[in-house]
Amino acid sequence: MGTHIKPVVLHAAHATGPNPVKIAMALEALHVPFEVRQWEFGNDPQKGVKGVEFSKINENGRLPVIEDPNTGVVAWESGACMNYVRRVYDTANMIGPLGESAQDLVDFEKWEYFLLSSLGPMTGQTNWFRHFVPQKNENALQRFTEQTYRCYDVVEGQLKKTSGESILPGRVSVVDYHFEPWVRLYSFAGLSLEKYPLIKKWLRLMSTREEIQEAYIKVQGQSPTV
Ligand SMILES: N[C@@H](CCC(=O)N[C@@H](CS)C(=O)NCC(=O)O)C(=O)O
Repeated sequence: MGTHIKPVVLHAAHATGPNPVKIAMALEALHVPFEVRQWEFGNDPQKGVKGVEFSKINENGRLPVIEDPNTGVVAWESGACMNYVRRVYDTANMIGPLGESAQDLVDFEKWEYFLLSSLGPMTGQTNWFRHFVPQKNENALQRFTEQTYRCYDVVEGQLKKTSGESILPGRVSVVDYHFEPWVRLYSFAGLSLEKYPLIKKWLRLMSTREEIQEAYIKVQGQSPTV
C-alpha cells in the first residue's frame, strides 16, 4: 500500500451511539489517518442515516460505515469494519489476538461476538426502554436491565483473570475497544457499577489511554470522563 495512506472515512453521528468510536480507537491505535463524516439520526434525505444519501453506503441505515479510498472498500457493521481494519492495517498484530493457538483465536472471537450479540444489544434495548420508547413498558425495561447486568457479571468474571487490566490476558486489544463505549454508557442506561469493581477499574484505565481519548475527541468532540 506504500507509505502514503489516504485518510479512511469513518461515518458517525457525534455523540449519538457507541459504535463508530470503537473503530476510531482501532484506527488511532494503528496510526491510520482518518476523517470523520457526521450524520444525524432520522430520515432527512441528505443528512439522515435513514435517508437516501446514506443508503448509498449502508442500506441498513446504521453507523458506523467506513470507506477506504486506499482499497475502494466500503464496510458497515462495526464487527466487519473492525475485522477489515485489522486485516488491512494491523499487519504487525498490535491489537489482535496475542497468541496464535486455535484456542487463542476462538477466545478473541468469542468475546467480540459476545459484545456484538449480547452486551451491546442488551444495553441498547435498556436505553431504548429507559429513554426513548414512546409508551413506557416496565416489563421490557426490567428484562433488558437484568440481561445487561447478566452480561456485566460475565465481564466482571473475565476481568478477574487480568485484575481489570484488559478483557483478554496480556494486552489491550480490539476486544476492549468493542466493549469500551458500550460499558461507558452504564449510567445513561440507569445502571450501577457498584457490584463491579473490576469493570470500574478497567473503565478508568481505558479512559487514560491515548488512542481512546483521541478517538472520543475526533468522533464525539470530547474526551471520556476519567
Ligand atoms: N450491529 C450494528 C449496530 C449499529 C447501530 O445500531 N448503530 C447505531 C449508532 S451506535 C445507529 O446507527 N443507529 C441509528 C438508528 O437507530 O436509526 C453495528 O455493530 O455496527
